[in-house]
Amino acid sequence: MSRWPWTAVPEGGILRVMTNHTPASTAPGTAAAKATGPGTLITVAPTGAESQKSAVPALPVTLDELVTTAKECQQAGAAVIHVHIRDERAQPTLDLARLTDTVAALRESTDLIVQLSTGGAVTDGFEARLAVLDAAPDACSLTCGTVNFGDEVFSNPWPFIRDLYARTKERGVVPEFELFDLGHIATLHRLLGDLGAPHGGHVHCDLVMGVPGGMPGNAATLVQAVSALPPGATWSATGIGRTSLPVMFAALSAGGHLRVGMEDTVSFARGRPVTGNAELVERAAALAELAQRPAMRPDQARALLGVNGRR
Ligand code: KMH
Ligand code: ZN
Repeated sequence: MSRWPWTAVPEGGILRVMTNHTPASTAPGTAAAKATGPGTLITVAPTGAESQKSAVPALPVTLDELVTTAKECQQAGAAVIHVHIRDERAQPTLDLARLTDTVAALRESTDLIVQLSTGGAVTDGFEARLAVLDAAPDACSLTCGTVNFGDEVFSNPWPFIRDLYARTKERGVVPEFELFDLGHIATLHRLLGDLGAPHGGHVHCDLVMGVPGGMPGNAATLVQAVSALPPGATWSATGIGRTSLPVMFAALSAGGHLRVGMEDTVSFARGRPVTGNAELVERAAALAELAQRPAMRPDQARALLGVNGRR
């Protein structure tokens, strides 16, 4: 039986208590394990919406910089790219033409699964965030609840989450469920209970840990969160800022996948700025190799996540 009260979630009007389970990434004999073997899915989040180019010169903000980074990161072991874009002044934008061009350019130059952010920046409105799917990416992020975000609020009310999820199913876009807090996992159960399985049939989550206002980035919290995920779900984890390494080690030891990149951390080590996204991917791939779960290729990641071949 579950030990965590927040795993008692409403489903079809009835409170269903989740049982603890082995995540699919470590469960032998599951379809996911057969399809992919015991490798590690590495996602790179190269840009984000929070850092300024003026403060972080290595941040990729132009399309050329993004494509160059993407190629280097694929070479280093990434299989998925989580994409935020910038405008001509290097500010975050959800401009649809730019997003569409970005998807095309990344497809042209890499085999990476292109996952567009629907989170955008905290200042982006719901309509613009829903319209991201019009750029027809392979995949998108889908955050399962509102969270304090430093001094700001990252707003994701239930009706928006539901609309966005419904739209991913209509458009054939594979969602990755972003979980910043334990309560977001209860909302994920509610979403799946109400609207059913995602496009591709497989539930993949990303635990975003260490955001000021979200769940802390440490091993104990990661274990609690993983124990509450839906049965059969796979998951990656990312630690923001100085929680990057503790979360990466905890995720590898718990059978999870990894997300790294300059969206999440701009320091490689104390006092040593990141010089480029590829070095973060290289380090993640080296640790995955040491854990005897080497980085997956993009085609293996497509099989795991249920992402179709290129459209
Ligand atoms: N930039 C954050 C406010 C996502 O990409 O879906 C939201 C975020 C999550 O980065
Ligand atoms: Zn993001």
